[in-house]
Amino acid sequence: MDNVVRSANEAAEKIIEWSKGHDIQTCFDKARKMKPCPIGAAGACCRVCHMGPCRLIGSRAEEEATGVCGATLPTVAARNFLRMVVSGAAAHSDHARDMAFTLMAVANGETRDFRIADEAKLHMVAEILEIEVKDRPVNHVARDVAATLLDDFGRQKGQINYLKRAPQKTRDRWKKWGIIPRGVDREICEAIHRTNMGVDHDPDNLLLSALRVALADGWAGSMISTDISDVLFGTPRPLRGKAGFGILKEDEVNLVVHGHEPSLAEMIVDVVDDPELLEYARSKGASGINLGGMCCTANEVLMRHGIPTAGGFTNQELVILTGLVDAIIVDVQCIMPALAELSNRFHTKVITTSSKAKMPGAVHAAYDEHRARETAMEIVRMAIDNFPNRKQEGSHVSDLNPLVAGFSQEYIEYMQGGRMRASFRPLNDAIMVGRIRGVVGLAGCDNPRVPSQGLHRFLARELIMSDVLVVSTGCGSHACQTAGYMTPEMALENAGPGLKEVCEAIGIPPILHLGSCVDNSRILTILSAMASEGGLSEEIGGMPGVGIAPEWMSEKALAIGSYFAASGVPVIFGGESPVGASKEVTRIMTVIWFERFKGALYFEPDPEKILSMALEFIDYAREGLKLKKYEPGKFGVERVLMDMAARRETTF
Ligand code: SF4
Ligand code: MSK
Repeated sequence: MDNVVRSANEAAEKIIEWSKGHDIQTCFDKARKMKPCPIGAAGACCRVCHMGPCRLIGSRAEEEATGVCGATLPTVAARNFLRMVVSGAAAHSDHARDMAFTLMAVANGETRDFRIADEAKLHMVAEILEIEVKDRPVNHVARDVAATLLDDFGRQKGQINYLKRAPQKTRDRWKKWGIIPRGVDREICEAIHRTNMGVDHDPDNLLLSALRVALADGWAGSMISTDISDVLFGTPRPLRGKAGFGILKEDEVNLVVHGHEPSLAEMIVDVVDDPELLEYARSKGASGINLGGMCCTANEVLMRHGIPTAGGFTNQELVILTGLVDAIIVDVQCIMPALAELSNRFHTKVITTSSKAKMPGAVHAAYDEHRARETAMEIVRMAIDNFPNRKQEGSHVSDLNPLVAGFSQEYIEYMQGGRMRASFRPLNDAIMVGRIRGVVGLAGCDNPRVPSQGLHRFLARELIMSDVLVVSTGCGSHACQTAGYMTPEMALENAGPGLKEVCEAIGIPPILHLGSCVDNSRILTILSAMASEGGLSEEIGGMPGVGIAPEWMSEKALAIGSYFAASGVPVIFGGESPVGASKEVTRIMTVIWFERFKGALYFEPDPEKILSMALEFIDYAREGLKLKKYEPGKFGVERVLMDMAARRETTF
């Protein structure tokens, strides 16, 4: 047994240790055995045609290395990067398309299983889309909203609707550099065309295409998905929850929902309390039905219903190893195919639900929004039927951490002024006087190639200690939740003096949970609102804000990072650059993008350096805005934030 720490999550580490004694391999073992190909890892391998694959290596200078066709290393690396961004953008956007179809089905009365949960949000979206709401039935408005948002996918000319939510100066930059996205599908199709053999060979042009397709993801795909989820299932507001393997119950049927699209998971949340199903569970010897979440589906059902989470990406195999999961229900994205094989060692049923994402060895229960409740009932019954098959084998490790989750833009505005005075003024003021040094979006996956979740936790702790407000999404949230960091008490014990005061005054944690991967779009609209509030930058670029994805693994993370960079946010990824072989591509993504957009992409494996880079970017932006120099514990004069007593007098 080696002494290498595989996960910073102690409970996860115990399960990994347990697996060793039971001859079970997980991603942690495989990550150590599977050494990445250094040529592919640095973006120097081209395999887009059958004259290759061409490996652009050797002793020659970068500008001399070419493939059989003459493609240079910068061309190959830029093309590889663009392909990764396209794949990530397609994933979020296809998710959004399904959400729009669900909204349309609800509006047309084709499904009775879902309803409009948040009419105010529907009206807000309709107003942005310039759809008439006055005196119109809600389903008519919903139909127009769904149809207009679906237009964003197939539009050939013009621009996607939500671009108007960005500050004018940010949009001007996009126009100047020709990266205004027209329609999501068009950008994805064109970008893939450019990477076909013999098309676009200019690295700068290829990378501008990456930004364009990424903007289509951030300001259409992801944003559409976030908005429709809020409309159909409710706009999140903070609630208490729990995180850890201890959410699983020894005496109840345990179901875990894992993946990304929230529709079926919402329906399962609805049916697990069904008296008929509860009776059925009792007839099989269980004392109840227990639902937990994993990865981004967990974020969705946690922030709207307080469904507890078993953790992020690297916990998915480990949850099966507890021996307590009767069914794990998966849809699309970030689902390890290893689950099916692993489940054979236990009694767990892996149930796939999307026609786009099947898995040999899993059971398939096709989800269709027109018969959502029926599918959900069928799946819960399968889990109940499996409960008597539960064996004693399993790690049975449990841990449980309290958390507060579910901060939407709407709630963040409300918490700063109640319903009548909701705004970003207090937050902007707190940043201006140096009470809050800046804001970091700590996002992205957790990764078995580093002590998993450890980089998120290290950065979260250090940032809040430096008075940086952290907003968190995706599996980064789970890393903080399973450490107990997302509680108001965390601010009292670990935040710097200014941030602590702010958190105490409002009663919030220093790390705000904003939701799933697609909910990174909430950060875009929050930054836009901060820009229009005044006192900081008039555009997203130049704000004292940074994005960090320290343990990223998915191509979606590159799409997210690219839309933040194009929108004006410096983004730091952990690990080595996937296109680090090309100095020219690296220069374009850092120096050139920063000059053009005030945002850029950096790759840095050392977490200490990531931290110092983030703080330097924040302080550089403060200096550029001529704000008071940040000094811990020394603040200027600012408006008084709304305190708890005043807030109790208002309603959300
Ligand atoms: Fe090689 Fe050029 Fe074909 Fe790429 S496109 S595999 S560099 S010949
Ligand atoms: S689930 S993309 S591992 S954040 Fe959204 Fe987590 Fe990364 Fe998937």
